[in-house]
Amino acid sequence: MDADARLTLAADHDTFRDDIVAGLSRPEKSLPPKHLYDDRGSALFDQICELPEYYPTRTEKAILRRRLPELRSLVPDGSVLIEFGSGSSEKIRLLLEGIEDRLFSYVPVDISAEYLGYVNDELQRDYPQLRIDPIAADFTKPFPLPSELSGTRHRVGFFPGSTIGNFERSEAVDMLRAFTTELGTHGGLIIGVDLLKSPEIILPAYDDSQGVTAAFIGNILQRANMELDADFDVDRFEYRAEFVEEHGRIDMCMVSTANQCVSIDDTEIEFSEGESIHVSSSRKFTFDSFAKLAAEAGLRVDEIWTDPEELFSVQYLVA
Ligand code: AVI
Repeated sequence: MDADARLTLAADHDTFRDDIVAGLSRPEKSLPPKHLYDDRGSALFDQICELPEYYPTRTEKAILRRRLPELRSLVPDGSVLIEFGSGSSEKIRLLLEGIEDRLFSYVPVDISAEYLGYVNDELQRDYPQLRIDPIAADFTKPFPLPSELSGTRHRVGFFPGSTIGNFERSEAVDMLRAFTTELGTHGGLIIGVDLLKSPEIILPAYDDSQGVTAAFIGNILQRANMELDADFDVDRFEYRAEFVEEHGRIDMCMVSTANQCVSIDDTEIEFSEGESIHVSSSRKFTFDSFAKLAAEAGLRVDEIWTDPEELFSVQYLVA
């Protein structure tokens, strides 16, 4: 591990402890979902994406595959493609199949320098002609782009997976605004947006029969035990997913099954039986509700592509 990666991890450890203690000290206990994605969490999320109940990944991939010629037409020669929160960069491969020759550079942006290094190596092996300029940054806020990647170059953003739905509305608006700053007034954003539909389809996607989602959400407690010397008795918490119809949102929580006390470093946290820790939410959108959100960030929906059942959409936003 190089010095930069060690620094990132050290900073992450402090943030994790502060966030856990602050979140569990609130009257309505909550934990920030960004801490779900340690190595084990990321592996569990990859498993979620393969589950029969979890429709978003396969549906989005099918849309991207089918719409490749139209997506290509959005990317003029010499463009810079910026992927916000690139993660394992799996979906970018689909896009690259159709647009690689049009790109001046592919810019994956991710908070984890370690992950970026790995993705860079893998992608470069498979696309030896592609110029890759990884940036380790918090993509939810504006970050500096090297001048040769900005200036007059056309910039297209990519934000797949409907990750936008994991943010509070105001956070989502701020984040889209930050993307606009990176893309410039002539750029555009290709974004995955999960659509509001029957709870009978949504709920199982977040409460699967194999319990992978339960393990993914519960992993945050195990992570606290391992990294912060906390003593969560994970058998005395259970996973609960709830669809909040009026907000078109799935809430994912860990619920205490007993009155209990947990210590984290030198902080003691009391839980009563039935008390829940909110860990993550996943918002689903109508075409209209998403267009309104985008408009608040100064963006207009230019194109919408969807699957025949209208489970998921890929949209193109312009300033
Ligand atoms: C990353 N994100 C888009 C996932 C979602 O569908 O909201 C996170 C997730 N959490 C549990 N299952 C999936």
